[in-house]
Amino acid sequence: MNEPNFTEILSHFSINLPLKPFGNGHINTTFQVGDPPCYILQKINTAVFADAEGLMENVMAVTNHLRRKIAEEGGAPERETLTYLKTEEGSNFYRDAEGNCWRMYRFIGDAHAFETATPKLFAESARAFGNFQKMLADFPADTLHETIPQFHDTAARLKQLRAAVLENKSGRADAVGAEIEFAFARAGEADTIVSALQNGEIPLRVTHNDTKLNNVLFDDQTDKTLCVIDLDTVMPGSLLYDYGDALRFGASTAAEDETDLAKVQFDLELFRAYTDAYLETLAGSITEREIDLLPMGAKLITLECGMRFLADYINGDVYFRIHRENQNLDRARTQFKLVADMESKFDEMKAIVRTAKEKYCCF
Ligand code: ADP
Ligand code: GN1
Ligand code: MG
Repeated sequence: MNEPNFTEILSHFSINLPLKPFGNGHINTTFQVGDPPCYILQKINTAVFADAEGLMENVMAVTNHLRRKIAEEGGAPERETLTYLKTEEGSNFYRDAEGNCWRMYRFIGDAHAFETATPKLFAESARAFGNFQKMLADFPADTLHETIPQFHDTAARLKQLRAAVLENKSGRADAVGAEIEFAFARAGEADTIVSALQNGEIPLRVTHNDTKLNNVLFDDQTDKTLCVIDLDTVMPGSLLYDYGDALRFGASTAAEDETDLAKVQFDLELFRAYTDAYLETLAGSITEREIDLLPMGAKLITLECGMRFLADYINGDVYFRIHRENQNLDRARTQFKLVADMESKFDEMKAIVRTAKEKYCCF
């Protein structure tokens, strides 16, 4: 691939500033524009998001909706949600001669994200995601494009793992039998959330679908949460996956790609902090059945994420960006270690949810 012509790309957004690589995401390629940064330029990963138009229509509509809500509540929309720029031609992104899709949004200054949390910060992030959920409660879900079909569907992800194992494109499947077996041993519960959605036991909502701690910006001055970012996967789904994904990442005692599994545990103090703040924020809008399924949400999204990393390792690392050999396998192993740890602590997790439910919710 030729080096992108950045001067030309930026000129379509009427910007002429220096730029350099930024961030550590697994999917898109990110640059900061300006030094100090004024904007973020991203090349959309079109292998993952084939429908760049649909994706950008989603984020534009969602951020417009959030902007209105934040203003109504007396907030500062330019700092509390993302602001995407249109191109000079009036499009939501610029497609270059090679077919790459580039989008631009404003950098939010004097703010930072965390990779690890204290219980206090983690509770703050739970309030941010809870409020995000509430602000999108009246967003018309049927206008959203399903940019990645069955994005959070644990049973479908298990099928994809099975297909990867059968194809064994990289020849790596034979060496990861124990990991494959770990996933298939849990096939019986994989469809718990999707079947609860299908039979109307729990509501379909507009959800974020990538609620990692580092997808919340905190204000440098106050350490209060400012803005939920990384809106590419906002789609109709279950709140249980949003809740669970936050815990999968934030309540782990180690990094997602830690190689020493002895360091990887599921921290119940962090679980309690998040759960308590989440239920306090969503009391009155979360249903009783959703609350009862919260521990299962944490377990299933962690299993699902592990299966996705494992399938990608077997497919030859074609989806999640890697920076070293075996990184996707290491990522899969941390997720499965967390699942096993959650299983051993499941009664305590249920008790923590029950206590928070009794404190904030009445049915
Ligand atoms: P990725 O898909 O790579 O995770 P994100 O949109 O989450 O992409 O951005 C990666 C990191 O960049 C975030 O964790 C945050 O620290 C920073 N960041 C992203 N958007 C902004 C913004 N608008 N203003 C300031 N920092 C940002
Ligand atoms: C990807 O963009 P990023 O790095 O936040 C992935 C998520 C995974 C996450 C695991 C579109 O998110 O689903 O949970 O990696 N995003 C997509 O860290 O697949
Ligand atoms: Mg992110």
